[in-house]
Amino acid sequence: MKTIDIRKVRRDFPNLRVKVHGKPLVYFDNAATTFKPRPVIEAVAGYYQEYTSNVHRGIHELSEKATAAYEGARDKVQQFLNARGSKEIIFTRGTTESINLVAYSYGRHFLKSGDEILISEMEHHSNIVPWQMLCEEKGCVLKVIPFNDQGELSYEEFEKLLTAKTRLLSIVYISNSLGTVNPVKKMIKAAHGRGALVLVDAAQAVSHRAIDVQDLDCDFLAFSGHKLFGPTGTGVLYGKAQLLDAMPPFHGGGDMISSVTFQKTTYAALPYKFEAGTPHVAGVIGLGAAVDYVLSVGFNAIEGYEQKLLEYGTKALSAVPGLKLIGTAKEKVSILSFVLPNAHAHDIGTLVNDEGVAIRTGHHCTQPVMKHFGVPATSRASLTFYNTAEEIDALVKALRKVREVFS
Ligand code: 7TS
Repeated sequence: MKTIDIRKVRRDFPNLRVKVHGKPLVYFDNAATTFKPRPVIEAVAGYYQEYTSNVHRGIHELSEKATAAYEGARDKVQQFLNARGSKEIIFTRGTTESINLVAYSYGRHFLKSGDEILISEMEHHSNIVPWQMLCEEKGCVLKVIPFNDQGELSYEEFEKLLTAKTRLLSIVYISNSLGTVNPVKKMIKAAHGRGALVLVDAAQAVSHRAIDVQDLDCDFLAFSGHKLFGPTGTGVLYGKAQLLDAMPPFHGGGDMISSVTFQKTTYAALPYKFEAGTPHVAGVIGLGAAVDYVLSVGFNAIEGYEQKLLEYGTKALSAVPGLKLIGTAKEKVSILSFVLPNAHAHDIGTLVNDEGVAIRTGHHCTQPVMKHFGVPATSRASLTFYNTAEEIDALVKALRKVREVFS
């Protein structure tokens, strides 16, 4: 089995060498965005330095090269997700735009008053608000699957909430504030049994688990390139071809048409129907390089390494007097949210930053999760495969200092 060569991996990420307040940076904000390995930086710079041009539009050398690289990235993502075809891969600005695309194009066209949309209590706001907007406009009803105090979805409640009226289940695969891994495959099967479609928010899952959309049998899946060691402003919507084919375009403009007259415009075939305007060419090429990079590290190695970090981090943080972990699901990834008595998350974040440790503090765009636990905010250390146990020790040391200040 492959393992992580941590020294090599860390050399691949130039940003890890940065110092903060004269101390080696400990970057534990990977759920917000990940650092980029050298091949990604080089792919983006290479496009700008050697073949800047628009795609699908020119027959000149540079445009052909850019188009080949852009479409090559689509093929890489198709293989990465094991989609049936490249036309099922739509490039977007990120998870948020991918979910909005489905809400606008599928939701506004195919859903009607009284139809039910099922989400969970642990969704990121980007998998709540677009559905609320849709419900307000179309008279659909939003239903919410609750979770228990460990941060595990209640499967029993899910089964009760899933009815003949449920038209869409939109569910997060891995929670960004709790780290919980949801049993999405089982849920997709159950939803399909009731005739509902399923969208999977894989924003976090994509960097922690190998994803096979055919095995999951999800109808849509969304992720962001920047959480997969790729450029910001890139994202993917996977959709089953027959669904995407039946859906109207989301944005109108160049590149998404077959022909335009003032009487009637016809649309381009998939995937271009959903990619109006000049796309983020450099970003998508960088995303292709990110996919190659992650696969070269390998998800077997990543999962094994991160689970060890999670075990070590859970023990080390739990040993800090008074610290309470928020999110203790049996199935979880290396995301450690916590609260400390008498210390506001913002102050914790500021004080550990003085020690060179970058964590996230706040509601993490999951206010309903904060409400469930009765806290305004948590501190969150989100770890990935380039982090180490020594870095966890640095966080724990910084937290002990925080405790001294606040006790
Ligand atoms: N869904 C989940 C589960 C997420 O974690 C995020 C971003 C999104 C959707 C939205 O992704 P975007 O790339 O379109 O913004 N999560 C976080 C976070 O945890 N801290 O900053 C952003």
